[in-house]
Amino acid sequence: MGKTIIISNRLPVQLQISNGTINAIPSVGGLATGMKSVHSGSESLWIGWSGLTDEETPPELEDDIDKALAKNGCAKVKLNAGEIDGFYFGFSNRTVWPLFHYFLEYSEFELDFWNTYKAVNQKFADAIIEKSDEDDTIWVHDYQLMLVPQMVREKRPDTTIGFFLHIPFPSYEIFRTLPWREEILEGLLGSDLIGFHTYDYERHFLSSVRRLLGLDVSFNEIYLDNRVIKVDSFPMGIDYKKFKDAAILHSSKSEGERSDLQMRLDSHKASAPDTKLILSIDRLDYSKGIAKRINAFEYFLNKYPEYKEKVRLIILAVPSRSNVPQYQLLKKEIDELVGRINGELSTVNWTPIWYFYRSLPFDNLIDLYTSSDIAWLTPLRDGMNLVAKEYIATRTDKTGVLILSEMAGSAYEMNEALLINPNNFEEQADTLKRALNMPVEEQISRNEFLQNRLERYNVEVWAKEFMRALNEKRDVSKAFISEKMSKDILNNIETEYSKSKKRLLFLDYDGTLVGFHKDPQKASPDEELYELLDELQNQENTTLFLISGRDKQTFGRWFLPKKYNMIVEHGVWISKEGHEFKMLEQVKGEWMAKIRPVLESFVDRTPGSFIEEKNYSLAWHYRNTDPDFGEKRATELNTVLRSLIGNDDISVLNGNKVMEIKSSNVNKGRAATRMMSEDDYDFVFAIGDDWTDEFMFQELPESAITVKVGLKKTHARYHVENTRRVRELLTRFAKP
Ligand code: GDG
Repeated sequence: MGKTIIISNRLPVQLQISNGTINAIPSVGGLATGMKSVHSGSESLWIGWSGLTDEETPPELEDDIDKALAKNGCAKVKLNAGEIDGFYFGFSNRTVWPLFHYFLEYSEFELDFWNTYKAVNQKFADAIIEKSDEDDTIWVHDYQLMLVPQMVREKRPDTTIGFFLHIPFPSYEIFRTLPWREEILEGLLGSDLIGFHTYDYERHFLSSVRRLLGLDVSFNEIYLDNRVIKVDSFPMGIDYKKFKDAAILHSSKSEGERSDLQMRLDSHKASAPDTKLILSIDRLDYSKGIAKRINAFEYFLNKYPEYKEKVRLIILAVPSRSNVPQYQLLKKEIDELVGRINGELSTVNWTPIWYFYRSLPFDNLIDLYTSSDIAWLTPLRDGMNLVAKEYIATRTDKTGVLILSEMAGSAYEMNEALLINPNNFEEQADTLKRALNMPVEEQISRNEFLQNRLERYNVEVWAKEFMRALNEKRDVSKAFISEKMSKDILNNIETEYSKSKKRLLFLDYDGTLVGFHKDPQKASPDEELYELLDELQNQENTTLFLISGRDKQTFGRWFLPKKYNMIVEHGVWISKEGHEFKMLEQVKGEWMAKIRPVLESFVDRTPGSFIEEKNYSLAWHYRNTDPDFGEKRATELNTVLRSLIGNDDISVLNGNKVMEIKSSNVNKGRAATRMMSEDDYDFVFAIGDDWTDEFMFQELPESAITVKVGLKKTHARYHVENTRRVRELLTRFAKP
């Protein structure tokens, strides 16, 4: 197995230049820690931007920088100030970030940003290609690099690529507004595995893939050409032990060892022992709902004035993306809000809000977590929110109350917290009151559950789980019963073919010999196909059958003049050597009059669907409907039909975007085995793409060569990727 390559916008080290020398200091963030199990030793490399633009990098230090990074298992992508502006501050943080957090009105659709984003993603992809081998495993992180998977895939078709999105994936209704939505989806689909924090983000993504790209999605798998892409949720954890140990150490510190901040917190507690501390920590970002939280706090103090002088809100807002205008406006808004509320409500002994606009050292973070009675986190949208988890991890005596927004990904795993809607001030005020009065036993019992879960599913487990799922995907064909038609297999089949004395070929039509068309009547055979079939038909000792669910009129028009053998309507009719169609099976059709009105009502209620009427079957096609809606209706129709039919004479076949109702004693498998028994064939071959072909694959003897088109579960022995491959395969038979 090869190396593991991790790619993120920023490297997990900080470069410091002092007196002409370079130092690379490892970061202590959650991601860097979590990846330790994945990023260690010589078997891994982390690629990203160093944090210094080309303009900030003294040319004479380039080599030293590379060496310092290499010592930490890192390699840099060089970016200039213009690229950082367009790619990072522009498209990433002024287009994608607001859109994916449902701030549609903040999202700027600028062509220049998009072009720079593409160019920079290409730079990352090029760096990966330069520094990796085919058998390496690549893990791409986050919204800044969504085009990278496909860019790498183009050059490295067989490499294993995973992608994890750290922010929400919005609902289709939001995502569809992005002018470059298809390109973004296609970029992500270069991956083998795409991970999200929650099932909701996963479901939103799948819905966009189906609706915007029209791809087949089955459960959490996407079928694209010759690949299956798996989508799953992996809720990110924290380095639980680090926070817990830090809190234990913190509580054992003597007075002299305590930080200035801790001494201030202690003296506050001593002077007002019945005053409670409420804490919030976030990057200063509009998605975190800081301004609303301050407003809600004012609302709480007005609704329950008895808590004035009894509570204090500590806000730690960490400076972030201050080059982006929205963030500058937000900073101003928060400064003014805090100023106004403190001005209006403060007393000689009490300031309602302590506001820190800065980044604090880790130890101070622990001071805050361990000293606060309540953590109050109210993001309007948040991919996960790790602060919520960190607060719980530091509560070594298990006391403390977490109030958490339902809009944070972490809310899905933290049911024992008090979950609130950040837009509902009434609920927030009442929940604050409830938290302030929560009995210690209740606090302990809630936190016990939370702590156990967080300790188990920590960030290391998260990273390992993702890598495990990615490595499982490495061998795609394992997921299928059939084997990919490799060059060697194809050579062997061709040899068998040419050695055999009597051959029988069953070729399905739609989805096998030709691709699908919105209007089935338009999927007529092309010249190349006629030539290919002519050559097979004219070969000595070869009996060719086109075998299809199509009606006999259409096939008669297309193929009767060519004298190809045909079995149509799944086995009801047969035509040999240009003779008129004869019935192969005796079937009854009285049931059709009863079922037709049911299908008609489904057509009326499902725009884009239509009925195809054959002599002895009815088919309801839903290829042109909204994919989600079409699937729902198909499930509904299935239930209705099953309750109506109730006997074994009629069966319902679920094909590729079509449901067909027909007599049970007719299917392609039965027809094919009947044809087989008519002579002594020593080479039997069947190929098809959909469910109705499975009857052939199942009923033909094991010696038959059965081939599925596409990557779906099947009883066939082999699979090929698409109709182009089918034609290549048949050409090998036609021109040995
Ligand atoms: C994105 C997604 C998702 C904060 N202030 C200080 C400080 N921090 C640390 C916290 C925590 C981290 O920063 C913040 O993580 P969050 O998860 O809360 O939020 P984002 O930065 O927005 O992260 C988010 C995350 O990616 C992971 O996938 O959860 O939804 O938006 O670890 O402790 N650390 C120090 N000083 C501070 O002042 N040392």
